[in-house]
Amino acid sequence: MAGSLTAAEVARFQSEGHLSPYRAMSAEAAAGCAAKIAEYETILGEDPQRYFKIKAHIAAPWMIELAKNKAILDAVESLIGPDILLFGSSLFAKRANDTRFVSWHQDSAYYGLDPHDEVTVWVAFTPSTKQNGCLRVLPGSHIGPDRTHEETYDPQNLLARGQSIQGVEDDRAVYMELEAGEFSIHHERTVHGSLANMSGEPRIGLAFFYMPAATRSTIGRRSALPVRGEDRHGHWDMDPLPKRDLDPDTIAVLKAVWAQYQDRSVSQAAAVAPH
Ligand SMILES: O=C(O)CCC(=O)C(=O)O
Repeated sequence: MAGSLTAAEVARFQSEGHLSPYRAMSAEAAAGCAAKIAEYETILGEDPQRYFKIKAHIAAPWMIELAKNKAILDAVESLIGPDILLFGSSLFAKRANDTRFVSWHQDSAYYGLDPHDEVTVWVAFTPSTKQNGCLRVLPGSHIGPDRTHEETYDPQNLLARGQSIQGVEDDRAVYMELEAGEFSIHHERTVHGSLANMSGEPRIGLAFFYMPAATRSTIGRRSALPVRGEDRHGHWDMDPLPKRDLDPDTIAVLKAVWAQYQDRSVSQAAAVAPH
């Protein structure tokens, strides 16, 4: 398969379910992204992370540009082929000395995709370290069926439903430390999460969810964003696009999507259409 990863890296992804680190942009450009997120908090009067979930990229054109970053898509192409759709994206931001965490979970349990070929790219806007609660993964956990998740709705959990896999062997975790501007990749079935931020600096990242254009939704028609190649399948409608930063139309969509997602009566994140 074409793309930027070597055959050995692709083989490692297939056996381990994760890869890192790779560079998407300079540390300065990443700091600019972090500054944008801080600016949004001032403008919106609340933490943008509250609803920059599922489809965060529709909040601003620069996020869509970042989703199309060449280094990211070259790596993704090596894993899922040349015709790539962006299924979604989520902001994960921890403040300095922030006790919030992300419980062990699998994205596949909530995405409603067939086949399970989605890969998540986590882009660091700040350094992401063991001390500040970087993303951690359980190697090899993408092989096998989806695991059972308990929905705890713990307010300290950055996942809306606090969905958690119990009994994960913490001592087998791999911590994917990143410099600002770097990214990691994990398979949608890879069990992953993150611990609290024990440092005096924020830890901010944006996760992009990519799938081959041939992927079907198992729960009805939804939307996605073509980011590379061609969509010859037509399984997905087009995401609404922001005309400017914090476009009121797309922000309203984001808020609606998020409200529905948190609703306990919606059985999966993926059940929520963005329009
Ligand atoms: O950023 C985090 O702490 C967790 C990220 C995550 O769960 C994901 O990228 O799917």
